[in-house]
Amino acid sequence: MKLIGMLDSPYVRRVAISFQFLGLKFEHQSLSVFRTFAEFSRINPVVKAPTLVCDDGEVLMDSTLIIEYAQSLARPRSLMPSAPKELQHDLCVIGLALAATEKSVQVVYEHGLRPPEKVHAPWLNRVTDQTLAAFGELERKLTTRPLPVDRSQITQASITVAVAWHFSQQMIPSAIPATQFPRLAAFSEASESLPEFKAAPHGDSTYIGDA
Ligand SMILES: N[C@@H](CCC(=O)N[C@@H](CS)C(=O)NCC(=O)O)C(=O)O
Repeated sequence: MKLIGMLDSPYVRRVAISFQFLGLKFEHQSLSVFRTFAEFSRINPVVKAPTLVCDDGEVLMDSTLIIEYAQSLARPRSLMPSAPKELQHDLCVIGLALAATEKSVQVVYEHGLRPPEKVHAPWLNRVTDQTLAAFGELERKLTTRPLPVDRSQITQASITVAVAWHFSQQMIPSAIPATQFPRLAAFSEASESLPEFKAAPHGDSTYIGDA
């Protein structure tokens, strides 16, 4: 199977890192949804990253759906807890991390895709505040219940939080000051040192081979 999309996308990155922790082999093609729109559209006419081309040619999109498919391939290996109480907590954490990611991306798009005179300040303030709120909730959760960063215990919640935080610090650090989120910053540093994260670094490189 082939993962399409750039690793500067937090959604592509969470998929690439999850595949590795699930022990799945995959190819990666680092196509931009902006700079290589036409080439991307020949693979997926909707031009969404991540896109996954399955071995039989069927095309999936949306990181959460792709990870759900990956989980079924990897069974019995799983990055999600099975007990309802733990699952509830991890889904809460993943929801916050995905909201932080979505709102960070909206901040990036507002600056990057509009001419400066067309940036809509009320919307920018709203999505920035929503990003801060989501990371604030995650920081509070980490205080009472740290996320596993050990390779043998890592979960989808850990991966999604680590990727969300790293993206914000690569793209909009002045809007999301690390000093206000010391636990997230420390957790991210530990996560980014793992081989699976290093093999899929934020940016324009291509994932090659096993971690
Ligand atoms: N909910 C989706 C969001 C994916 C997404 O918005 N990806 C961005 C790249 S970071 C994209 O495809 N942008 C181009 C567009 O939306 O037209 C997921 O989890 O995969």
